[in-house]
Amino acid sequence: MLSKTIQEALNKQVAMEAASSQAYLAMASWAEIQAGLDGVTEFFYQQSDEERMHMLKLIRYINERGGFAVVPPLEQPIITFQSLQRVFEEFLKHEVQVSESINALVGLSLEEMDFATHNFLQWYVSEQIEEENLARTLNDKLELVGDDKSGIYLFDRDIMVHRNATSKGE
Ligand code: OFO
Repeated sequence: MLSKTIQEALNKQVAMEAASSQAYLAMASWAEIQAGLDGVTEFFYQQSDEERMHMLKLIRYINERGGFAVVPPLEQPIITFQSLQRVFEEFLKHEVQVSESINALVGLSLEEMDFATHNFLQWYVSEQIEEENLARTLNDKLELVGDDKSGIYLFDRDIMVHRNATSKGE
């Protein structure tokens, strides 16, 4: 059975994953319509799906451990961006916040001596290493590209190859 403290903290994480899914969906829509970048569009559609899966995994775990998973309300994410660079800066910022939140949860699970939750969270710890790594690599690449149109073309063309190589796509 989950303690009230752990249950609340896990439900906060549910809301955070849901917000990530929404944020990345908005980035996909921006890339598709405002920027016309097919690779980036696909990248964020998949990224958004992944975040929903992260949310679902938490929901199932909370309920399985005798808690009650709370489906959070939807807030509108940022829907428009000044540049492709801004999109990827937001992406990285987001992932860093998620990692911090997961780390805090891991700490809490130890404090509460909830070893099952501690064990469950290890998957998220590894996932965040991959996600942050991917976001940093893409930001570095974009920094090199700058405003160069052919560079952006190549970035867009290769982004999915890069994603599949860096992340397991979970
Ligand atoms: Fe679930 O936060 Fe990104 O991966």
